[in-house]
Amino acid sequence: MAKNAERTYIMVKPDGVQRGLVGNIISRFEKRGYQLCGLKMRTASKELLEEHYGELKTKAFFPGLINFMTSGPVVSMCWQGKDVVKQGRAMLGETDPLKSKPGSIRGDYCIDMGKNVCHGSDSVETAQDEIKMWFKPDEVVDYSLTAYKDIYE
Ligand code: DAT
Ligand code: MG
Repeated sequence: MAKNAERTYIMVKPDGVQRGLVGNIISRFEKRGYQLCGLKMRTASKELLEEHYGELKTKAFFPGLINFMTSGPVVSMCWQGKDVVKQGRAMLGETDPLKSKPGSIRGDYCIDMGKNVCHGSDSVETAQDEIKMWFKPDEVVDYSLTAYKDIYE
């Protein structure tokens, strides 16, 4: 992989879209210096969400989670840059918004776990799988950032 080309999958959930937080979430990643390489909106199918949250299928909250996630459109994003998977999780905050620090997305904008506004991949491997799940190959765009030299030393 090219230098600093790690990628993650970030998604604004239906509550975040309804609450008008899409621009703010995009802006946080842009301002940090990360590179947007994929962006789209859709109401996802139950099948796609069941695959996306496959690891959680035995949990009691799983049916409610799928129901919520298919209740309206989500905004899918692919972001690229140094350490973006781990940094993206830190920018999101904890799964439980009440445990999230102010300054993080969840710490600033939400209260309950089932309405926590956003998703971020939890490892580089998961990110690769999720990007494949949510984007067609030609929807993830390769391009060089002219500001690269102002972001990295
Ligand atoms: P994260 O979204 O931080 O990666 P996760 O992968 O463990 O967290 O769970 C996916 C989503 O499921 C999470 O964002 C909100 C919901 N969820 C997780 N644990 C829950 C719980 N105990 N009760 C209700 N919803 C929960
Ligand atoms: Mg997760």
